[in-house]
Amino acid sequence: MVVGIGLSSLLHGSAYSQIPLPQAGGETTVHNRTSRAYEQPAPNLDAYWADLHAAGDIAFEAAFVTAPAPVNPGLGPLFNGTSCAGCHLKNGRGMAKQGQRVVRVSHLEATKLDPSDDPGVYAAETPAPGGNAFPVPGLGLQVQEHGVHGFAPEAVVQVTWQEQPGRYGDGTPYTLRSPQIQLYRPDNTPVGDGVLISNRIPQPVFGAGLLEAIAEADILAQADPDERNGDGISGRANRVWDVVQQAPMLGRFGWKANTPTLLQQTAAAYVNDMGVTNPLFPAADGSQDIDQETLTAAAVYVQTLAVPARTLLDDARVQRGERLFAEANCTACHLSTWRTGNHPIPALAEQTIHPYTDLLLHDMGTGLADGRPDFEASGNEWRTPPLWGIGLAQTVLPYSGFLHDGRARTLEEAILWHGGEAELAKETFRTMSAADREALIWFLRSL
Ligand code: HEC
Ligand code: HEC
Ligand SMILES: [Ca+2]
Ligand SMILES: [Ca+2]
Ligand SMILES: [Ca+2]
Repeated sequence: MVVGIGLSSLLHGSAYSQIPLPQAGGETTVHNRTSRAYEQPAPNLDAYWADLHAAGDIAFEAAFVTAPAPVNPGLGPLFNGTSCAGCHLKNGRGMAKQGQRVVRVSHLEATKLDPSDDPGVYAAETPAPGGNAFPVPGLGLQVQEHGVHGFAPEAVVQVTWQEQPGRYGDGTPYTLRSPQIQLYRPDNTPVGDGVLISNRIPQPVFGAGLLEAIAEADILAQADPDERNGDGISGRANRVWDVVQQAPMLGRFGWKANTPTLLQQTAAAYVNDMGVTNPLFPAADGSQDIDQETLTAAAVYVQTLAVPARTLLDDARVQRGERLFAEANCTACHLSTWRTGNHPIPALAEQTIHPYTDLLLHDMGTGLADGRPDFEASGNEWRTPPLWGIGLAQTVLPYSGFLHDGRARTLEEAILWHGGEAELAKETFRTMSAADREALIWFLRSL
């Protein structure tokens, strides 16, 4: 087997070790760069999990309607969207608009609530132990912008876009835009000062199972809360309430890592986003619109989606862009490589993956701040989002936006909004030559 030994030492030799592999999601990777790239089942599922994935696919697509009805009853009475797939379009991000965005609200301190005039406060919206977000009378912790027949939406969300000009180091001008949110009660009175507001777009859902399979200790080992290594970048873990464990757990999901598991993320989406009560979040009288089987299937669906393979690996611009990405220290937060640990779903365990996230919270400066704390996350902090598959975002959904509220229309704008701990990385990008900026963007497009 001389050939075999020769080939393997060539592949693993120093000359080739710098070349990144396309297997972004380990054995869950698919070679698909079409608009359907985020919708593929992981190719390494066994028959049992493939069946559950297929059942979950149906649950994820299912549009709920007002009860009583023969299929999928239980929508509302208050809701934002009617199906998972209606917000996470083709499993990718959604738009910053009514029916897709989620506007979270809170007070910093507890306010006396009158439950009789506050039907919008679901079980998942009541303050969790250790939480620092308190419900707003009439709104709870999340604004449902729709009601079934006979129920008024909790509020009308008015968005105005504010533009601000800037310039690259070489003088080339650009314009950034950010949304200003005003909430109006059903009687048209503006929701008063002192209500903290966070406006969030739906995130891509593929690959989330792999992020759930990373060992907690490995994530905590990346945190540098006291900034000991002096690179200006800290990285803190969120600790959030786990409703199954009835204990605080590491937060991993959502723009502020405010949810510990995909099961809880799914159950909270059912009850808060669609008004669909379920085993984790039953109605006050204990009744449930869906059973455990449906809830589990929907969670397994997002856990077992494939990650699209990288592309253009031998393109010189992409290779240069990848070096610039590292040189600008983007990799300090958008950490390229992880090894997953154990997971009940065998296909997710022991995989080498390239999500480009540290799953930690970072102070991103006042430009991106929403001012609304979420468990340990401050009003300035956001979880580093994974960048895998981001090159396909606008193939999957043309005009889809980037960052937590979809304000960035392009990858360039997303980078230019970085501040706080990422100020230096942003400035490195802003002051690059046009060719270098383009190469860095080509690297992002290859993901
Ligand atoms: C009204 C729109 C809407 C609906 C309906 C909806 N989601 Fe979401 N989803 C969002 C938004 C917005 C976020 C980000 C939430 C945050 O940061 O607080 C999100 C976040 C997520 C995440 C976290 C992804 C990550 O990278 O951390 C998952 C997983 C998810 N949703 C799954 C689901 C499932 C499963 C359903 C159906 C049961 C569903 N969603 C229904 C809007 C929606
Ligand atoms: C200090 C940590 C940190 C550094 C350094 C950093 N980022 Fe980010 N990045 C984040 C966080 C946190 C967000 C989410 C911010 C938000 O949504 O408001 C983000 C968002 C993004 C997004 C948008 C992702 C999405 O899903 O919408 C892109 C693209 C991105 N970063 C690229 C880069 C590039 C390129 C660099 C280097 C020039 C860089 N980042 C440096 C933390 C960082
Ligand atoms: Ca219901
Ligand atoms: Ca509410
Ligand atoms: Ca540091």
